[in-house]
Amino acid sequence: MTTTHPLPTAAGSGANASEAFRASAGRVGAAGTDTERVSLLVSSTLEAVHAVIREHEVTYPEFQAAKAWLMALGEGGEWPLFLDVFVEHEVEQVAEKAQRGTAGTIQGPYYLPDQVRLPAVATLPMRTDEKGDRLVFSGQVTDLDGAPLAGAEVDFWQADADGYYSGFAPHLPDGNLRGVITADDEGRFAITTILPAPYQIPTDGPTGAMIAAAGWHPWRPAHLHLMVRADGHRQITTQLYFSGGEWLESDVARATKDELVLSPEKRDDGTHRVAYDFVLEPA
Ligand code: MBD
Ligand code: FE
Repeated sequence: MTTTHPLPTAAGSGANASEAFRASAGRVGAAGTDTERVSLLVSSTLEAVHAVIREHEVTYPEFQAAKAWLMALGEGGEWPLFLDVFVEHEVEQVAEKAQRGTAGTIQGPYYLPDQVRLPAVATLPMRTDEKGDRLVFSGQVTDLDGAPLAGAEVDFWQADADGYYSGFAPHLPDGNLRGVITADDEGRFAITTILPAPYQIPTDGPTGAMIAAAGWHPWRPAHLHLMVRADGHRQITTQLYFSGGEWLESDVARATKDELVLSPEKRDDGTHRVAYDFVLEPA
């Protein structure tokens, strides 16, 4: 099959993440408006900025360049992209200290709720000519004692073999490579999908411009995104990576963890297979 659409562009991806974030506002709960806490966090943030200016003797041209860039970041709708790549990992590591069970990691900007519901053994929605090696990802969801969590949900999303996410890159059909799998009575599931490609921060937006200006690389290693939830248990949001994958040791979003790296086995039929079990703590 041939494709007729122009070369995919990532340009819209970062901006579209603003839309998705607005639609999700409130999903993690209110931050509170305690005056003392607001004063503490805002003044500490400003002091950290002031310290950088003093330490590095920031000049007027640099200050104005930073202002122009921050304005472009907002106008380009890339605040969610920028914050999820460069800041979310620290918030996640703070949250992690109080958590047991399977390790979480950052959610990133490309989650969409309310995707197609699928049975325990299912293939993710994909194009008939979807590129990429087939991956069968299976596992079991249990509690901390190893008891199966019947009917647990695995809310799954990933990039395609070109590194693009449906709902954010306009050339992809809605819902592509997204789905909510309901595990069986033993908490088991098996999802057929494709191996995603590494993800490149859009180079044509302000976040990409900053990365290029700083001489950094814009890559995340290939990864699968999941939320795993079951009644009475704390939902986990995590990602799974692939051993030996490019950028695994230098994720621009600093969101990799050793225990989240998969080692799929390649079968004679060309499919890659791997199992990963999830452990949820009580809510
Ligand atoms: C992604 O795909 C992602 O997972 C994160 C965390 C940030 C930007 C793009
Ligand atoms: Fe991602």
